[in-house]
Amino acid sequence: MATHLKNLSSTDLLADKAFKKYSIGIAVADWNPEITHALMNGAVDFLIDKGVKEKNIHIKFVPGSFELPLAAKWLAERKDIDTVITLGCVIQGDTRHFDFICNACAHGVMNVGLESGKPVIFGVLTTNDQKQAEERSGGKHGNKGVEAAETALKMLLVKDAI
Ligand code: RBF
Repeated sequence: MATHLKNLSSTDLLADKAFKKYSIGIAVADWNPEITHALMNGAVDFLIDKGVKEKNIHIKFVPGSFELPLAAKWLAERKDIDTVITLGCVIQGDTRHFDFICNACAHGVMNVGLESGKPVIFGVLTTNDQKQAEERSGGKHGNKGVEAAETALKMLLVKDAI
């Protein structure tokens, strides 16, 4: 498996499942784009590998991670979209912006899931530095975009089973 598809999750609930019926929204923050686009590529490759049709993957870009919850809400409001993946990268700086953006984003994404009843996945890296972000977007710690995509498919199975 290619490095950018590396997944640290130990379970494989997705073997032999057909996912071609699902439509998936992906909201991608354009801040730190070299990281977030690598997360996006990992997620898209994984979804296609699992049978999701390319035409059923709807990608929208927003300026930064703070904007992800609203984009996720707009995507979740679409009747044809079953689940939404949010992808971003917030890197610690010298000021307190990090905490505000991370907290707002995490709570906002969670709320969209609870309010829409659709799985809304938090695929946002919150790292101390650029190196940690690179290691988690196709480096030695895998690609968290892949893991976010896997979580989305797993949650769709859970929803279907309930
Ligand atoms: N957005 C991110 O996705 N990652 C960041 O690391 C990030 N750092 C920021 C640092 C500062 C000082 C500011 C003002 C914004 C930052 N943003 C970052 C953008 C933020 O998510 C949002 O797009 C803007 O605050 C506009 O609402």
